[in-house]
Amino acid sequence: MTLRTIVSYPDPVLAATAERVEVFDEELRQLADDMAETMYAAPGVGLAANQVGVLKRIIVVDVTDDQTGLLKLVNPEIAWTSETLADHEEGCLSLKGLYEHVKRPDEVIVKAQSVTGEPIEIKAEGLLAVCLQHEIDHLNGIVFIDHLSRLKKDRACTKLKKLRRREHED
Ligand code: GNR
Ligand code: NI
Repeated sequence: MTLRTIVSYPDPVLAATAERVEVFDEELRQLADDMAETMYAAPGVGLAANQVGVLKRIIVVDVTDDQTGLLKLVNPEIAWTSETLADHEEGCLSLKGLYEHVKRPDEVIVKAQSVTGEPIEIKAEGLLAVCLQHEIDHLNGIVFIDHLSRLKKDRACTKLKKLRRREHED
């Protein structure tokens, strides 16, 4: 397994739409394993292929503390969302150090395929539901600050620049 480099916002690959996976081969499984290793090393609770510069519809997610809940999902789609929204503070490995509240449906059903092409269906709530929506957004070229109002997004970008400036100073 190999650690991959995580790209930073506003890299154009984060604004691009990832392509559906049609071939379920060893290269796909290698990529998914590398993504899981990269997510755990970061550390993070999810990672989308765009974030390692690959425009394929693959995400990995694990919201457990003990690395027992790894999901490797290919071609994931949101099949159903609850009417009820929940507010959650989100972060992103491509916008490191920035945390903002985002409102999303609090329950989702996600349909996907495994790395061998088997169908998977997941009903999720709480952090897992947030994370699945955050990762599927990445595959569609959307980052979490895109859900904020223009004013809040501008302020978030300013905050991010300050965080990065500070990081380069010390
Ligand atoms: O590690 C991550 N934490 C997180 C916290 C709240 C909501 C979403 C996330 S996903 C993020 C990892 C990441 O950037 N995935 O794309
Ligand atoms: Ni992210």
